[in-house]
Amino acid sequence: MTTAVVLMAYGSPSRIEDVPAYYADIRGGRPIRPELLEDLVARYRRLGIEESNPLNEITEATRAALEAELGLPVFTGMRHWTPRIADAVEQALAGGATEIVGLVLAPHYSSLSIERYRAQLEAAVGGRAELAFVERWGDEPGFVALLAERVLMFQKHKPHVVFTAHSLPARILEEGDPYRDELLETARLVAEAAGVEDWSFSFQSESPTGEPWLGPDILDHLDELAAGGVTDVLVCPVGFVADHLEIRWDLDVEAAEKAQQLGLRLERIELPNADPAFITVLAGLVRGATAVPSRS
Ligand code: FEC
Repeated sequence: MTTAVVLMAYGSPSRIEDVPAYYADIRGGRPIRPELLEDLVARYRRLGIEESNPLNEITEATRAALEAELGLPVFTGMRHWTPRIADAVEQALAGGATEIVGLVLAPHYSSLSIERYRAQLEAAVGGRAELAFVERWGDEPGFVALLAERVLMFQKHKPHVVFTAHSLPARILEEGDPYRDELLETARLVAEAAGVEDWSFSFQSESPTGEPWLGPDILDHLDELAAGGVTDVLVCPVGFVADHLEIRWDLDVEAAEKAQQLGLRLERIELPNADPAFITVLAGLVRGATAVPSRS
């Protein structure tokens, strides 16, 4: 068996001029209101993403470190941008892979998230190799410990910890989707490992699609916390692992501005990005999905 890994991520435009095509891919052919596109372009521009995108460098660093750790070829495949998941599969097969391990850089399962990565991966492989897929990993002890360690770095002011993740349309709950439960379980495990009792959970990054999304949204939640007498907040994103738009804009700009208006001190933990401790977690997930031996 020759194994290769396809490491999947949401994807991000390489340059500012890619934003319209990227957004069109996210919308999957459904119409886009021009003002929403303008707003999205403006967000990338305000973050300095013009000719290159630092997130893609983080993803490449993660890929290279995982490859070195596993001693196996690792190919990056994006759900909404290039290199596509299908490109990664073709590279793996061209290199002689007879088994492909699919791992998504998002810890919690949803039919609107992980299942869509899986569908793209399966369609691309088309039965040409064995497929092992990591479906969820939000309760992975190494991941929980890494987040807990980062939460513990901010205990000086004994902040109220708000765990966050990307919202999704609320209809997923009626469909029995485990997404919210899995997120709450990660939050509970991290709080327990860090010995934090004063915590809550909120969603972020809701899209204006015209239907209700899971809440509370972080901005409303900050209002509630301030009204309840909280003065120090630490945000710990559990559904994201890298510094992308949803972190650098929705938290570092929008939530930070809101906190300032409310007179709240707001800090957030560093995301795992390509931290060696996180690479160890990812390598463990790949090994757990297949028979790849440990190098040490
Ligand atoms: O840094 C970047 O350039 C990309 C950041 C990015 C990440 C991300 C993660 C998730 N999304 C999830 C669900 C949805 C659903 C819609 C949706 C829309 C957008 C838009 C942008 C965007 N998402 Fe995203 N998402 C990122 C970026 N996302 C840009 C479109 C403009 C906007 O709404 O601001 C709604 C689609 C629709 O219109 O029908 C649903 C989920 C995740 C976390 C799991 C994962 O990473 O895959 C769930 C990162």
